[in-house]
Amino acid sequence: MRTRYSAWNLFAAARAGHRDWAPAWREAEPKPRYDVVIVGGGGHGLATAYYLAKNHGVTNVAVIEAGWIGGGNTGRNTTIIRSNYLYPESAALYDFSVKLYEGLAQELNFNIMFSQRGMMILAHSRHDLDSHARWTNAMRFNGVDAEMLDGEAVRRLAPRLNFAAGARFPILGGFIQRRGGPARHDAVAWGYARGASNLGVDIVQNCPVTGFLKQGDTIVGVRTPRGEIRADKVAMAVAGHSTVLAEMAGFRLPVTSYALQAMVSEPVKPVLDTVVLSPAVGAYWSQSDKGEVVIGGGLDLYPSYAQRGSYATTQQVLAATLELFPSFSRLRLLRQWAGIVDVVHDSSPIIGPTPVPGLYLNCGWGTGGFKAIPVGGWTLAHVLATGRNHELAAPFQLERFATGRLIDEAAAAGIAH
Ligand code: FAD
Ligand code: PYC
Repeated sequence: MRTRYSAWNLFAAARAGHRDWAPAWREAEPKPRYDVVIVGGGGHGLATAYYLAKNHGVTNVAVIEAGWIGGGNTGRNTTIIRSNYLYPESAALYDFSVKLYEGLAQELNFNIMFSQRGMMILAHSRHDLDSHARWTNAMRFNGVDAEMLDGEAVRRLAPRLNFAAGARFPILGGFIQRRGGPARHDAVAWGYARGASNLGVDIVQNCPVTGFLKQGDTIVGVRTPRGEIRADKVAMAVAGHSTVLAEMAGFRLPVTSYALQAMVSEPVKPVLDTVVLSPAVGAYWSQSDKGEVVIGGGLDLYPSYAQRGSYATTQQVLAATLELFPSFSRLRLLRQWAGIVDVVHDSSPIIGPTPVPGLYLNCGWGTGGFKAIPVGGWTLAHVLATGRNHELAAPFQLERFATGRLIDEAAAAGIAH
Protein backbone atom coordinates (compact mmCIF):
# COMPACT_ATOMS: atom_id res chain seq x y z
CA MET A 1 0.00 0.00 0.00
CA ARG A 2 1.28 3.51 -0.83
CA THR A 3 1.63 5.77 2.23
CA ARG A 4 0.12 9.24 1.86
CA TYR A 5 1.62 12.16 3.77
CA SER A 6 -0.64 15.04 4.73
CA ALA A 7 -0.39 17.85 7.26
CA TRP A 8 -2.71 15.80 9.48
CA ASN A 9 -0.52 12.67 9.25
CA LEU A 10 2.54 14.77 10.16
CA PHE A 11 0.72 16.42 13.08
CA ALA A 12 -0.56 13.08 14.34
CA ALA A 13 2.92 11.53 13.95
CA ALA A 14 4.54 14.42 15.83
CA ARG A 15 2.03 14.04 18.69
CA ALA A 16 2.70 10.32 18.80
CA GLY A 17 6.46 10.99 19.04
CA HIS A 18 6.87 9.49 15.53
CA ARG A 19 5.99 6.04 16.89
CA ASP A 20 4.84 3.48 14.33
CA TRP A 21 5.88 5.77 11.47
CA ALA A 22 7.35 3.52 8.78
CA PRO A 23 10.72 4.70 7.38
CA ALA A 24 10.24 6.25 3.96
CA TRP A 25 13.07 4.23 2.39
CA ARG A 26 15.03 1.09 3.24
CA GLU A 27 18.46 1.71 4.79
CA ALA A 28 20.59 -0.96 3.03
CA GLU A 29 23.87 -2.72 3.78
CA PRO A 30 26.06 -2.67 0.66
CA LYS A 31 26.05 -5.92 -1.36
CA PRO A 32 29.31 -7.10 -2.97
CA ARG A 33 28.01 -6.46 -6.51
CA TYR A 34 25.47 -4.35 -8.45
CA ASP A 35 24.68 -3.61 -12.08
CA VAL A 36 25.10 0.10 -11.36
CA VAL A 37 26.66 1.94 -8.42
CA ILE A 38 25.87 5.64 -8.11
CA VAL A 39 28.26 7.65 -5.95
CA GLY A 40 26.48 10.57 -4.25
CA GLY A 41 23.04 10.59 -2.63
CA GLY A 42 22.05 14.13 -3.58
CA GLY A 43 19.07 14.85 -5.78
CA HIS A 44 20.90 13.95 -9.00
CA GLY A 45 22.17 10.58 -7.71
CA LEU A 46 18.78 9.63 -6.24
CA ALA A 47 16.86 10.73 -9.34
CA THR A 48 19.27 8.71 -11.51
CA ALA A 49 18.56 5.61 -9.41
CA TYR A 50 14.80 6.23 -9.57
CA TYR A 51 14.72 6.64 -13.37
CA LEU A 52 17.06 3.67 -13.91
CA ALA A 53 14.50 1.53 -12.12
CA LYS A 54 11.34 3.26 -13.35
CA ASN A 55 12.19 4.03 -16.99
CA HIS A 56 14.61 1.19 -17.78
CA GLY A 57 13.79 -1.63 -15.34
CA VAL A 58 17.38 -1.61 -13.98
CA THR A 59 16.87 -2.24 -10.26
CA ASN A 60 20.10 -3.91 -9.11
CA VAL A 61 21.41 -0.45 -8.23
CA ALA A 62 23.03 1.13 -5.16
CA VAL A 63 23.32 4.80 -4.22
CA ILE A 64 26.42 5.20 -2.04
CA GLU A 65 26.36 8.39 0.05
CA ALA A 66 29.25 9.64 2.23
CA GLY A 67 26.94 11.35 4.74
CA TRP A 68 23.14 11.46 4.69
CA ILE A 69 21.00 11.72 1.56
CA GLY A 70 20.27 15.33 0.60
CA GLY A 71 22.93 16.54 3.07
CA GLY A 72 24.98 18.21 0.31
CA ASN A 73 23.80 21.02 -1.93
CA THR A 74 20.40 19.40 -2.44
CA GLY A 75 19.45 20.22 1.16
CA ARG A 76 21.35 23.54 1.21
CA ASN A 77 20.00 25.41 -1.79
CA THR A 78 17.43 28.16 -2.10
CA THR A 79 15.11 25.91 -4.15
CA ILE A 80 14.49 28.10 -7.18
CA ILE A 81 13.17 26.24 -10.20
CA ARG A 82 13.17 28.06 -13.57
CA SER A 83 14.15 27.50 -17.19
CA ASN A 84 15.10 31.06 -18.20
CA TYR A 85 18.32 30.20 -20.06
CA LEU A 86 19.63 31.74 -23.27
CA TYR A 87 20.69 28.94 -25.63
CA PRO A 88 18.32 26.41 -27.28
CA GLU A 89 20.26 23.45 -25.82
CA SER A 90 19.87 24.78 -22.27
CA ALA A 91 16.24 25.82 -22.76
CA ALA A 92 15.37 22.28 -23.89
CA LEU A 93 17.25 20.70 -20.96
CA TYR A 94 15.96 22.94 -18.17
CA ASP A 95 12.40 23.26 -19.46
CA PHE A 96 12.11 19.46 -19.63
CA SER A 97 13.14 19.52 -15.97
CA VAL A 98 10.51 22.13 -15.06
CA LYS A 99 7.90 19.98 -16.81
CA LEU A 100 9.01 16.92 -14.82
CA TYR A 101 8.81 19.04 -11.63
CA GLU A 102 5.25 20.06 -12.56
CA GLY A 103 4.21 16.39 -12.31
CA LEU A 104 6.67 15.21 -9.68
CA ALA A 105 4.44 15.28 -6.59
CA GLN A 106 2.00 12.97 -8.41
CA GLU A 107 4.79 10.85 -9.92
CA LEU A 108 6.39 10.21 -6.51
CA ASN A 109 3.18 10.50 -4.45
CA PHE A 110 5.19 12.86 -2.23
CA ASN A 111 4.35 16.53 -1.67
CA ILE A 112 7.40 18.40 -2.94
CA MET A 113 5.56 21.72 -2.48
CA PHE A 114 6.43 23.14 -5.91
CA SER A 115 4.88 26.61 -5.83
CA GLN A 116 4.86 28.29 -9.25
CA ARG A 117 4.66 31.81 -7.88
CA GLY A 118 6.98 33.26 -10.54
CA MET A 119 10.65 34.18 -10.76
CA MET A 120 11.24 37.88 -11.47
CA ILE A 121 14.52 39.48 -12.53
CA LEU A 122 14.90 43.23 -11.94
CA ALA A 123 16.19 45.90 -14.31
CA HIS A 124 17.85 48.95 -12.76
CA SER A 125 19.09 50.74 -15.91
CA ARG A 126 18.40 51.19 -19.64
CA HIS A 127 21.16 48.66 -20.26
CA ASP A 128 19.43 46.11 -17.97
CA LEU A 129 16.13 46.66 -19.82
CA ASP A 130 17.84 46.04 -23.19
CA SER A 131 19.57 42.90 -22.00
CA HIS A 132 16.37 41.61 -20.34
CA ALA A 133 14.47 42.19 -23.61
CA ARG A 134 17.07 40.04 -25.42
CA TRP A 135 16.83 37.41 -22.65
CA THR A 136 13.00 37.37 -22.83
CA ASN A 137 13.07 37.11 -26.62
CA ALA A 138 15.56 34.23 -26.50
CA MET A 139 13.32 32.37 -24.06
CA ARG A 140 10.21 32.90 -26.17
CA PHE A 141 12.03 31.80 -29.34
CA ASN A 142 12.91 28.62 -27.44
CA GLY A 143 9.27 28.06 -26.42
CA VAL A 144 9.72 29.03 -22.76
CA ASP A 145 7.28 31.44 -21.07
CA ALA A 146 8.66 34.92 -20.33
CA GLU A 147 7.11 38.36 -19.91
CA MET A 148 8.69 41.82 -19.77
CA LEU A 149 7.43 44.00 -16.90
CA ASP A 150 7.41 47.77 -16.46
CA GLY A 151 8.13 49.40 -13.11
CA GLU A 152 4.44 49.47 -12.09
CA ALA A 153 4.02 45.75 -12.80
CA VAL A 154 7.10 45.01 -10.67
CA ARG A 155 5.66 47.16 -7.88
CA ARG A 156 2.39 45.23 -7.97
CA LEU A 157 4.26 41.93 -7.65
CA ALA A 158 6.69 43.03 -4.93
CA PRO A 159 5.49 46.27 -3.29
CA ARG A 160 8.15 46.11 -0.56
CA LEU A 161 10.94 46.75 -3.07
CA ASN A 162 12.64 50.13 -2.81
CA PHE A 163 10.78 52.47 -5.20
CA ALA A 164 11.90 55.63 -3.39
CA ALA A 165 12.89 58.58 -5.56
CA GLY A 166 16.67 58.80 -5.53
CA ALA A 167 17.15 55.09 -4.67
CA ARG A 168 20.66 53.95 -5.52
CA PHE A 169 19.26 51.11 -7.68
CA PRO A 170 16.09 52.52 -9.27
CA ILE A 171 13.67 49.83 -10.47
CA LEU A 172 12.77 50.46 -14.12
CA GLY A 173 11.13 47.10 -14.76
CA GLY A 174 12.20 43.51 -15.22
CA PHE A 175 10.93 40.23 -16.58
CA ILE A 176 9.20 37.20 -15.10
CA GLN A 177 8.93 33.49 -15.79
CA ARG A 178 5.58 32.75 -14.17
CA ARG A 179 6.11 28.95 -14.19
CA GLY A 180 9.20 29.41 -11.99
CA GLY A 181 9.16 29.18 -8.21
CA PRO A 182 10.44 27.29 -5.18
CA ALA A 183 9.88 23.70 -4.02
CA ARG A 184 10.84 21.89 -0.83
CA HIS A 185 14.38 20.62 -1.39
CA ASP A 186 14.45 17.84 1.26
CA ALA A 187 11.17 16.51 -0.08
CA VAL A 188 12.68 16.17 -3.55
CA ALA A 189 15.53 14.04 -2.12
CA TRP A 190 13.20 12.02 0.13
CA GLY A 191 10.60 11.51 -2.60
CA TYR A 192 13.15 10.16 -5.09
CA ALA A 193 14.77 8.04 -2.34
CA ARG A 194 11.46 6.48 -1.37
CA GLY A 195 10.49 5.93 -5.00
CA ALA A 196 13.84 4.31 -5.83
CA SER A 197 13.87 2.19 -2.66
CA ASN A 198 10.33 0.93 -3.39
CA LEU A 199 11.56 -0.19 -6.82
CA GLY A 200 14.42 -2.20 -5.25
CA VAL A 201 17.33 0.26 -5.21
CA ASP A 202 19.71 0.05 -2.19
CA ILE A 203 20.37 3.37 -0.48
CA VAL A 204 23.55 3.23 1.61
CA GLN A 205 24.34 6.21 3.86
CA ASN A 206 27.50 7.02 5.88
CA CYS A 207 29.64 5.24 3.32
CA PRO A 208 32.25 7.45 1.58
CA VAL A 209 33.80 6.17 -1.63
CA THR A 210 37.55 6.32 -1.07
CA GLY A 211 38.78 4.89 -4.38
CA PHE A 212 37.87 3.05 -7.57
CA LEU A 213 38.50 -0.59 -8.46
CA LYS A 214 40.07 -0.98 -11.89
CA GLN A 215 40.61 -3.88 -14.24
CA GLY A 216 43.13 -2.60 -16.76
CA ASP A 217 41.82 0.85 -17.66
CA THR A 218 38.20 0.03 -16.83
CA ILE A 219 36.45 0.98 -13.58
CA VAL A 220 34.77 -2.11 -12.12
CA GLY A 221 33.67 -0.88 -8.70
CA VAL A 222 34.37 1.33 -5.72
CA ARG A 223 36.32 1.09 -2.50
CA THR A 224 34.62 2.10 0.78
CA PRO A 225 35.33 1.65 4.51
CA ARG A 226 32.52 -0.94 4.41
CA GLY A 227 34.28 -3.01 1.78
CA GLU A 228 34.69 -3.19 -1.97
CA ILE A 229 31.55 -2.95 -4.11
CA ARG A 230 31.75 -4.21 -7.69
CA ALA A 231 29.59 -2.91 -10.51
CA ASP A 232 29.23 -3.15 -14.29
CA LYS A 233 28.94 0.64 -14.38
CA VAL A 234 29.75 3.37 -11.87
CA ALA A 235 28.27 6.87 -12.00
CA MET A 236 29.36 9.86 -9.96
CA ALA A 237 27.00 12.69 -8.97
CA VAL A 238 29.01 14.36 -6.22
CA ALA A 239 28.77 18.08 -7.16
CA GLY A 240 31.52 20.02 -5.31
CA HIS A 241 33.59 16.83 -4.90
CA SER A 242 33.61 15.97 -8.61
CA THR A 243 37.25 17.00 -9.06
CA VAL A 244 38.27 14.89 -6.04
CA LEU A 245 36.63 11.74 -7.44
CA ALA A 246 37.88 12.43 -10.97
CA GLU A 247 41.42 12.59 -9.60
CA MET A 248 40.87 9.25 -7.84
CA ALA A 249 39.78 7.83 -11.21
CA GLY A 250 42.77 9.32 -13.03
CA PHE A 251 41.42 12.24 -15.07
CA ARG A 252 40.90 15.99 -14.69
CA LEU A 253 37.71 18.02 -14.99
CA PRO A 254 37.25 21.67 -16.07
CA VAL A 255 35.49 22.29 -12.76
CA THR A 256 36.31 24.63 -9.86
CA SER A 257 34.65 24.27 -6.46
CA TYR A 258 33.44 27.30 -4.53
CA ALA A 259 31.34 27.93 -1.45
CA LEU A 260 27.89 29.36 -2.20
CA GLN A 261 26.03 30.64 0.81
CA ALA A 262 22.49 31.49 1.76
CA MET A 263 20.61 32.64 4.84
CA VAL A 264 17.09 32.85 6.24
CA SER A 265 15.34 35.30 8.54
CA GLU A 266 13.04 34.42 11.39
CA PRO A 267 9.59 33.39 10.07
CA VAL A 268 7.18 36.27 9.48
CA LYS A 269 3.73 36.68 7.93
CA PRO A 270 3.57 36.80 4.10
CA VAL A 271 5.65 39.74 2.81
CA LEU A 272 6.91 38.51 -0.56
CA ASP A 273 4.79 36.56 -3.05
CA THR A 274 7.31 35.90 -5.79
CA VAL A 275 11.00 35.13 -6.23
CA VAL A 276 13.03 38.29 -6.91
CA LEU A 277 16.58 38.44 -8.27
CA SER A 278 18.72 41.48 -8.99
CA PRO A 279 21.82 40.64 -11.05
CA ALA A 280 23.05 44.22 -10.51
CA VAL A 281 23.30 43.92 -6.73
CA GLY A 282 24.10 40.19 -6.87
CA ALA A 283 21.37 38.97 -4.50
CA TYR A 284 17.93 37.31 -4.54
CA TRP A 285 14.98 36.77 -2.21
CA SER A 286 11.91 34.62 -1.69
CA GLN A 287 9.72 33.66 1.24
CA SER A 288 9.42 30.05 2.33
CA ASP A 289 6.08 28.45 3.19
CA LYS A 290 7.24 28.56 6.84
CA GLY A 291 7.54 32.36 6.56
CA GLU A 292 11.34 32.69 6.55
CA VAL A 293 12.72 35.22 4.07
CA VAL A 294 15.30 33.24 2.07
CA ILE A 295 18.29 35.35 0.99
CA GLY A 296 21.19 34.42 -1.27
CA GLY A 297 23.94 35.96 -3.34
CA GLY A 298 26.90 35.14 -5.56
CA LEU A 299 29.80 32.78 -5.03
CA ASP A 300 32.40 33.33 -2.38
CA LEU A 301 35.39 34.86 -4.10
CA TYR A 302 38.01 32.11 -3.91
CA PRO A 303 37.92 28.37 -4.74
CA SER A 304 37.39 26.13 -1.72
CA TYR A 305 36.11 22.74 -0.56
CA ALA A 306 35.13 24.20 2.84
CA GLN A 307 31.40 24.01 3.43
CA ARG A 308 31.16 27.48 4.99
CA GLY A 309 30.71 30.96 3.59
CA SER A 310 32.99 33.93 4.15
CA TYR A 311 31.86 36.96 6.12
CA ALA A 312 32.64 39.42 3.29
CA THR A 313 30.03 37.80 1.04
CA THR A 314 27.43 37.63 3.84
CA GLN A 315 27.94 41.33 4.45
CA GLN A 316 27.65 42.24 0.76
CA VAL A 317 24.42 40.21 0.35
CA LEU A 318 22.86 41.80 3.44
CA ALA A 319 23.86 45.31 2.27
CA ALA A 320 22.13 44.57 -1.06
CA THR A 321 19.06 43.30 0.85
CA LEU A 322 18.74 46.50 2.86
CA GLU A 323 19.17 48.59 -0.28
CA LEU A 324 16.38 46.84 -2.20
CA PHE A 325 14.05 45.87 0.67
CA PRO A 326 14.50 48.60 3.33
CA SER A 327 11.73 47.13 5.54
CA PHE A 328 13.73 43.88 5.87
CA SER A 329 16.06 45.79 8.24
CA ARG A 330 13.50 44.82 10.91
CA LEU A 331 14.05 41.09 10.32
CA ARG A 332 16.37 39.04 12.51
CA LEU A 333 18.65 36.56 10.79
CA LEU A 334 17.98 32.99 11.89
CA ARG A 335 20.54 30.86 10.03
CA GLN A 336 23.37 31.16 7.50
CA TRP A 337 25.08 28.24 5.74
CA ALA A 338 26.95 27.24 2.58
CA GLY A 339 27.32 24.40 0.10
CA ILE A 340 30.22 23.51 -2.19
CA VAL A 341 29.24 24.04 -5.81
CA ASP A 342 30.98 22.73 -8.93
CA VAL A 343 31.42 25.56 -11.42
CA VAL A 344 32.28 24.72 -15.03
CA HIS A 345 34.00 27.33 -17.20
CA ASP A 346 30.96 27.73 -19.48
CA SER A 347 28.44 27.52 -16.60
CA SER A 348 26.79 24.44 -18.11
CA PRO A 349 26.64 20.88 -16.77
CA ILE A 350 28.46 17.72 -17.88
CA ILE A 351 26.33 14.55 -18.25
CA GLY A 352 27.66 11.37 -19.86
CA PRO A 353 30.66 9.06 -20.13
CA THR A 354 34.11 10.01 -18.83
CA PRO A 355 37.49 9.25 -20.45
CA VAL A 356 37.70 6.23 -18.12
CA PRO A 357 35.69 3.22 -19.38
CA GLY A 358 32.97 2.12 -16.97
CA LEU A 359 32.69 5.53 -15.27
CA TYR A 360 29.90 8.04 -15.99
CA LEU A 361 29.43 11.58 -14.80
CA ASN A 362 26.78 14.09 -13.78
CA CYS A 363 28.32 17.33 -12.52
CA GLY A 364 28.94 20.99 -13.18
CA TRP A 365 25.52 22.30 -12.22
CA GLY A 366 27.30 24.94 -10.16
CA THR A 367 24.90 27.35 -8.53
CA GLY A 368 21.86 26.06 -10.42
CA GLY A 369 21.36 22.30 -10.29
CA PHE A 370 18.37 21.98 -7.95
CA LYS A 371 16.03 22.89 -10.80
CA ALA A 372 17.77 20.25 -12.94
CA ILE A 373 17.49 17.25 -10.59
CA PRO A 374 14.73 15.53 -12.60
CA VAL A 375 16.43 16.01 -15.99
CA GLY A 376 19.91 15.23 -14.59
CA GLY A 377 18.63 11.91 -13.25
CA TRP A 378 16.56 11.16 -16.37
CA THR A 379 19.45 11.71 -18.81
CA LEU A 380 22.16 10.01 -16.71
CA ALA A 381 19.89 6.98 -16.24
CA HIS A 382 19.39 6.89 -20.03
CA VAL A 383 23.11 6.74 -20.86
CA LEU A 384 23.76 4.20 -18.09
CA ALA A 385 20.95 1.91 -19.25
CA THR A 386 21.35 2.22 -23.02
CA GLY A 387 25.01 3.15 -23.54
CA ARG A 388 23.81 6.10 -25.68
CA ASN A 389 23.57 9.75 -24.68
CA HIS A 390 20.05 11.09 -24.27
CA GLU A 391 19.39 13.72 -26.97
CA LEU A 392 18.89 16.42 -24.32
CA ALA A 393 22.31 15.62 -22.81
CA ALA A 394 24.20 15.23 -26.12
CA PRO A 395 25.38 18.89 -26.20
CA PHE A 396 26.57 18.64 -22.57
CA GLN A 397 29.44 16.17 -23.00
CA LEU A 398 32.88 16.56 -21.45
CA GLU A 399 34.37 16.46 -24.94
CA ARG A 400 33.03 19.96 -25.64
CA PHE A 401 36.14 21.26 -23.89
CA ALA A 402 38.20 19.61 -26.65
CA THR A 403 35.90 20.53 -29.57
CA GLY A 404 35.29 24.08 -28.35
CA ARG A 405 31.48 23.74 -28.64
CA LEU A 406 30.88 25.46 -25.31
CA ILE A 407 27.41 26.56 -24.13
CA ASP A 408 28.19 29.71 -22.21
CA GLU A 409 25.27 30.33 -19.86
CA ALA A 410 27.15 32.61 -17.42
CA ALA A 411 24.74 35.46 -18.23
CA ALA A 412 21.71 33.30 -17.32
CA ALA A 413 23.24 31.42 -14.40
CA GLY A 414 20.98 33.35 -12.03
CA ILE A 415 23.70 34.81 -9.90
CA ALA A 416 27.25 35.87 -10.56
CA HIS A 417 29.86 33.17 -11.22
P1 FAD B 1 24.65 17.26 -3.88
O1 FAD B 1 23.27 17.49 -3.40
O2 FAD B 1 25.73 18.14 -3.34
O3 FAD B 1 24.97 15.75 -3.63
C1 FAD B 1 26.26 15.21 -3.80
C2 FAD B 1 26.43 14.17 -2.74
O4 FAD B 1 27.66 13.48 -2.96
C3 FAD B 1 26.55 14.77 -1.33
O5 FAD B 1 25.46 14.31 -0.55
C4 FAD B 1 27.90 14.31 -0.82
O6 FAD B 1 27.90 13.96 0.53
C5 FAD B 1 28.16 13.08 -1.71
N1 FAD B 1 29.56 12.75 -1.85
C6 FAD B 1 30.62 13.56 -2.06
N2 FAD B 1 31.77 12.86 -2.10
C7 FAD B 1 31.42 11.56 -1.90
C8 FAD B 1 32.16 10.34 -1.81
N3 FAD B 1 33.49 10.33 -1.93
N4 FAD B 1 31.48 9.19 -1.59
C9 FAD B 1 30.12 9.18 -1.48
N5 FAD B 1 29.38 10.31 -1.53
C10 FAD B 1 30.03 11.48 -1.75
N6 FAD B 1 20.15 25.38 -7.66
C11 FAD B 1 18.97 25.79 -8.20
O7 FAD B 1 18.55 25.25 -9.21
N7 FAD B 1 18.22 26.76 -7.61
C12 FAD B 1 18.64 27.42 -6.50
O8 FAD B 1 17.94 28.29 -5.97
C13 FAD B 1 19.89 27.07 -5.95
N8 FAD B 1 20.35 27.72 -4.86
C14 FAD B 1 21.52 27.31 -4.28
C15 FAD B 1 21.90 27.93 -3.08
C16 FAD B 1 22.99 27.46 -2.38
C17 FAD B 1 23.38 28.14 -1.09
C18 FAD B 1 23.72 26.34 -2.87
C19 FAD B 1 24.90 25.80 -2.12
C20 FAD B 1 23.37 25.75 -4.08
C21 FAD B 1 22.26 26.23 -4.79
N9 FAD B 1 21.82 25.63 -5.98
C22 FAD B 1 20.63 26.01 -6.56
C23 FAD B 1 22.62 24.56 -6.62
C24 FAD B 1 22.08 23.18 -6.29
O9 FAD B 1 21.89 23.05 -4.90
C25 FAD B 1 23.05 22.09 -6.75
O10 FAD B 1 23.44 22.32 -8.10
C26 FAD B 1 22.38 20.71 -6.68
O11 FAD B 1 21.80 20.50 -5.41
C27 FAD B 1 23.40 19.63 -6.96
O12 FAD B 1 22.81 18.38 -6.66
P2 FAD B 1 23.72 17.09 -6.63
O13 FAD B 1 22.84 15.95 -6.35
O14 FAD B 1 24.55 17.08 -7.86
O15 FAD B 1 24.76 17.39 -5.47
O1 PYC C 1 19.75 28.67 -10.33
O2 PYC C 1 18.00 29.89 -10.03
C1 PYC C 1 19.10 29.52 -9.71
C2 PYC C 1 19.70 30.09 -8.52
C3 PYC C 1 19.28 31.19 -7.88
C4 PYC C 1 20.13 31.34 -6.83
C5 PYC C 1 21.03 30.33 -6.84
N1 PYC C 1 20.76 29.57 -7.90
